[in-house]
Amino acid sequence: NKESSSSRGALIVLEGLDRCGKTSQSGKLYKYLDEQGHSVESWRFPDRNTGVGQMISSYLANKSQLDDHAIHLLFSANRWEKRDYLSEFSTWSCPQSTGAHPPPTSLMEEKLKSGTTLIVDRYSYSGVAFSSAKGLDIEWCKAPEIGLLAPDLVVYLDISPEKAAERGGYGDERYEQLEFQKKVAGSYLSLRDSSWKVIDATLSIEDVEKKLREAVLDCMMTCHKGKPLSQLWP
Ligand code: 2DT
Repeated sequence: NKESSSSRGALIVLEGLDRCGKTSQSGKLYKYLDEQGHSVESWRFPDRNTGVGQMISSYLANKSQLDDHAIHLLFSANRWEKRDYLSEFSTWSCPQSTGAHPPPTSLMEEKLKSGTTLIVDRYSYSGVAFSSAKGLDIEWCKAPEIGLLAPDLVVYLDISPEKAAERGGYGDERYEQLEFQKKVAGSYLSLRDSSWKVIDATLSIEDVEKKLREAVLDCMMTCHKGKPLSQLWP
C-alpha cells in the first residue's frame, strides 16, 4: 500500500462547529490510514505551539484582548508559517543573528510533495466563518488566505448548533457559546460550495467514520493520479 515517491499526498481539511466530532474523527482517520501503510500526519489549526499560536491560545482563553481584525490576521499568519517552503530569503542572516533560531521545518507543501497526506483539523474556512460571524466583511476575511494551499477535500461535519450544545456542553474558551455558534453556522453555510463533502455528524460515530474514509480514499486516489496542488481561493 505504500505510495510511490513520485505521487503526492492529499490535503484533507475537516471543518464544522465546536463539538461536531472533528477532532475525534481526525484521530480515527489518522489511525486507519496509518495502519493501512499510508504516509499520513494529523495537523490542526490553530497550531498553538508556535509564537503566533501562543498569542492565539491566550486570546481564546480570554487571557488577552485583541481587535477582531488583529486576531483574524494572527490566525491567518499561523497558517502561513506552516505553509511555506524555505525561500532563499530564509537563509539570510542578520548581523546580530546568533544562529539560535533554526528555520522552521515540517512545512505543508514539502510534506504533500513528498507523498504525505495531511489531515487538518480546521483551516481557512474556520478563519473566515468565525471572524465573519463577528461582523467582519467576508471578502476582507478571505483576503489574507489567498495563496495558501487549497485543500483537495473539505469535509464538513454537519450538526445544528443546538444539537452540538447538547453534547456535554462547551468548554471555557471564547466562541464556545450557543448564540455565537449559530452565527458561525450561518457563515459556514455561505462559504460551502458543491465541492465540499457534507457528512451528517449526528449519525453514529462508526457511520461518520465510514463515510469519511470513503471520501478521503477517493480523494487520495485522485491526488495519486497526478491532480496538481492549487491555491486559495479557487
Ligand atoms: P479549536 O477548539 O479547534 O482548537 O479551535 N478559529 C480557528 C478561528 O476563529 N479562526 C481560525 O482561523 C481557526 C483555525 C475556532 C479554537 C477556536 O478558534 C477558532 C475555534
